[in-house]
Amino acid sequence: MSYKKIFLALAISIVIWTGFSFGVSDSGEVKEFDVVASQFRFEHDISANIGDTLRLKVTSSDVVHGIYIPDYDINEQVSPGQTTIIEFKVTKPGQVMFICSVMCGSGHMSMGGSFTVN
Ligand SMILES: [Cu+2]
Repeated sequence: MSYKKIFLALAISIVIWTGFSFGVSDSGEVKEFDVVASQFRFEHDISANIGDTLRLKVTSSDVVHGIYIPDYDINEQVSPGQTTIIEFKVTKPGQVMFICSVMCGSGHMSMGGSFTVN
């Protein structure tokens, strides 16, 4: 085998190995959670592992709210009677914070929540 062929074989196996590693660390799982916004809180039981794709089904039980997740640059409005679907992949461990982004009343400034990515 020439050096060229050996090098090519090595390069190909590195590409395959790297692709395989990424495949393993990526759970590829889609996890669905309900999130209920109300004055002045978010109710949810979100739990996630790195690589998960989260599908949040966000509803409001009273007035118009918003959900802003700065770490993932997501900001959506949540209107009563409608379901806002947010889908994103979690890529970092730790706490993910979110806050209400629509002025919804006197307690709006303190309306937020968080979940943990393991
Ligand atoms: Cu609000």
